[in-house]
Amino acid sequence: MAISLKKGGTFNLSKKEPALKKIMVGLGWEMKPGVSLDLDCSVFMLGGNGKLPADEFFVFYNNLKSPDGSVQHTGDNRTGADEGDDEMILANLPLVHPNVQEVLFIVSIHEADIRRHNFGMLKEAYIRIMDVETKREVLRYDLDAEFMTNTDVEFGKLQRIDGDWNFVASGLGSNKGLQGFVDAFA
Ligand SMILES: [Ca+2]
Ligand SMILES: [Ca+2]
Repeated sequence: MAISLKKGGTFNLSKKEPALKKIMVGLGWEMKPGVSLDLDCSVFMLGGNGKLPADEFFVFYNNLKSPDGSVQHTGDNRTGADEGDDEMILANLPLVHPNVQEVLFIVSIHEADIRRHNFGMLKEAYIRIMDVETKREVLRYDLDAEFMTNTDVEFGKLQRIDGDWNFVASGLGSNKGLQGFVDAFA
């Protein structure tokens, strides 16, 4: 059974799932009737100084693969119309560049400021981590009503601590847009 993490909770992936190497991070969302939101899942791979080692370590709909080949975005989904995971990120943990200390997972709403969209327009949204090899879900995190007035959220991050990968369910909502994150980490 998957572990459901509460906001702020930490999970030591390396210790609890020692065989875990390839993970799939899936984002799924459903809209309330009459609205159409485009959610985007993005990844910031940061060095010890909290910055991108190079621009290409920002993986999103216009840069689908990190330079070390460890993180891959499977492509933009603009409607969330299907069941299950609407956007997916694949990460091969042993391939993550040794200089990368944190891997941040961000969900943002495309052009939220222009279209006046926020998470309150969603019926439901979740993020989950799956073991690619066993197809087993190891973690699930439900993005719920607490982000109602937000347009973006840092839902979680992988942190390298003493060689172990820890997953932190950050759950930090904001309204800075994807560009706001780029400005902070570039
Ligand atoms: Ca999208
Ligand atoms: Ca969906």
